[in-house]
Amino acid sequence: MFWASVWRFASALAPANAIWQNAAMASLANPAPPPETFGSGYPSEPVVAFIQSHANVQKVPNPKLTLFLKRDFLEPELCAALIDMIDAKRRPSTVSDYNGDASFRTSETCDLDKSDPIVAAVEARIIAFTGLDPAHGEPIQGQRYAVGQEFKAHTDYFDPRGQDFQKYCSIAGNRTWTAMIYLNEPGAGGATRFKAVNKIVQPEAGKLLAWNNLRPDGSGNPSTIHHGMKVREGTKYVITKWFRERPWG
Ligand SMILES: O=C(O)CCC(=O)C(=O)O
Repeated sequence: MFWASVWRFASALAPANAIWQNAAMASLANPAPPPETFGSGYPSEPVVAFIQSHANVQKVPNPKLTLFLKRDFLEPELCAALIDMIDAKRRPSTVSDYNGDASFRTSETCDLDKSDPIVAAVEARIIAFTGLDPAHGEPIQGQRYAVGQEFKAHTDYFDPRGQDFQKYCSIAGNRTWTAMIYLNEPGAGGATRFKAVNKIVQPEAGKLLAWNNLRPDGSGNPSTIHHGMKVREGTKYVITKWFRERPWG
């Protein structure tokens, strides 16, 4: 059912005057659906094995977190189409568990419309890569960082002791996996720093990162802490899709 509707969206015609959209649509290749779904991604072993079965996937060699990288996950035309969507509908980013630092997250956010054929196709790519159940996925979000903007060090899972835990987690539970894709390379800055494991990832158009936010006992893994560092020149764009313990929405 899910795949049928994705293929229907992906084969819909783009508006005749949207050249970028036509180019992006032309570059879409239907990914093979995963042989089975691994639900929320907890426990993580089947997801890890499935991701590692794909070609050209790098695993960051550190026992403290499970972090994968794959270059050229999205074609330039798709990245350009997503950048246009983010530019058109961006709003100031927000934070949960506000800590009094008004400059903690200074970027802009865009909720991408999953009924758009390009967004639906990108979702399908992420599902085909991770094997996670689309029912557990939040809608894809775009982020835009201008010069000087950043998202200071944080984790993607919510702290069960935090003031906003009930608000964000009472229905779908906590976040399990994160898939994040860089859509471009800013002129300077904008790397993602995983400071607990001393790993800095440089933005490259189309490069995907995927990581497990949980430890084997299901609690949040503090070693996933990461910082979207300040952009020094140009503009940085990423998209992120988070998965939850229970179905979303
Ligand atoms: O922009 C980045 O490098 C990180 C983005 C991020 O951490 C987030 O959106 O949760």
